[in-house]
Amino acid sequence: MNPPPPDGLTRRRFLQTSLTVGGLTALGNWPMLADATPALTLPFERGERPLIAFPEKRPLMVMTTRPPQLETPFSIFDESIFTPNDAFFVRWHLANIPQTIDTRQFKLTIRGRVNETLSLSLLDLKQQFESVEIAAVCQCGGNSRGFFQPRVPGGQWGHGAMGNAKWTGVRLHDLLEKAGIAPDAKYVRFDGLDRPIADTTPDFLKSIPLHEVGASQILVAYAMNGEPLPYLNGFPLRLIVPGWYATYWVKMLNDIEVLNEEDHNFWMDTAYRIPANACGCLEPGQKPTQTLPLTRMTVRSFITNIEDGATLAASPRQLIKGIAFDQGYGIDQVLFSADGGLHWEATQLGHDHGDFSFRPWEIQVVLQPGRSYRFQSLAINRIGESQQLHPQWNPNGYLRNAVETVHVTTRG
Ligand SMILES: Nc1nc2c(c(=O)[nH]1)N[C@H]1C(S)=C(S)[C@@H](COP(=O)(O)O)O[C@H]1N2
Ligand SMILES: [Mo]
Repeated sequence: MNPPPPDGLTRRRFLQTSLTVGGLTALGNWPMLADATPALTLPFERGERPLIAFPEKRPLMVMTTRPPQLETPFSIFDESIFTPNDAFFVRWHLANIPQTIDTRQFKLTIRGRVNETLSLSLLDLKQQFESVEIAAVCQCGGNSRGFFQPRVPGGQWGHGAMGNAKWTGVRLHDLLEKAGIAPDAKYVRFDGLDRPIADTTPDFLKSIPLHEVGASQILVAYAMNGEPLPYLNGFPLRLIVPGWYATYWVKMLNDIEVLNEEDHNFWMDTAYRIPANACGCLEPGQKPTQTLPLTRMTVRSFITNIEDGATLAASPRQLIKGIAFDQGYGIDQVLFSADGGLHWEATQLGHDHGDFSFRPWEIQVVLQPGRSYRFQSLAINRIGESQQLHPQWNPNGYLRNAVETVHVTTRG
């Protein structure tokens, strides 16, 4: 599909006139690697990532440029509980992303097994439907894949393929209700404006069973942290599926199709699958005989204010802080260990921004001089699910929720 012709209200013009983006006004003009580009190194093999600023983004860790795959440097998660839009990670599968979007001509279509096909402008969405806001974590299924041992194929992300934002938009449920769902409807399929470059790559489509939609808080969002979505995070509309991995959070969403059968497209049947057992895990090196689609996120927590390998001064009151999240039951408690999991202490939870948000936590600990410590955090959600003490393995590197270790030494 060709992008619509630009006119006075295009996003491109918006970028040119309203934002300082260093002259990078079209998505086709992505920055290239220069020799002197600064870099960060993730703590695993081939973990070096150049830091480059893409349009509307501060310098982020580049995994690939076409399609853009940009990781949030982990220190950002210590600065605020909501990830700033210009620091939010970016992941696209297909390199043919429209360079301009005409917001006056843009339409979201709702079609298929419905009573009435809808074609809604951005204004229609804002005027005809109730606006809802939700704080929710968007996490790639492959977040932390680079830490898998033995290593697995796929993007070698550190822990920065996630972010937390306040999303504003309309309920998917309200849109479907307006269109009227046919009695034989079973799945809802989502498509965005991005397209493959080669015909052999299937278009990126994701589907959700209809029965998941009713009670859910799935949104079609037009704003992120109170601003229009950044282009690379799916301007002008994206799906928000609170608690589910980001693969379902279809960006540049322009087409919703109600199906009367299960969706067997590549991105449902072949990609993003996990072993069909309770842990979604296997003995390293094995292949699953049966698989299920990856859906909901596991419980995780991180220490954000101290880096692995840090040297600290001895202290009677060292503050340790971090974040925790799960699939939407909410975090019940986060435990902290300074000795690699031999002893655990309760931490103090911070402000609750909702069940799908990052939840802050902190604790003060005594640090003796000349010692080495292994700091760990362990989150437990409100239905008693906790992180794994040891990493579990699966061939696509999904679902990581092991307790992570931050090694610290104190000066003597
Ligand atoms: N249209 C479209 N939407 C998409 C994708 C894509 O390739 N195309 N990738 C999905 C995946 S796998 C992830 S991890 C998230 C990334 O969202 P972000 O770039 O806003 O961080 O977008 C999801 N939505
Ligand atoms: Mo992803």
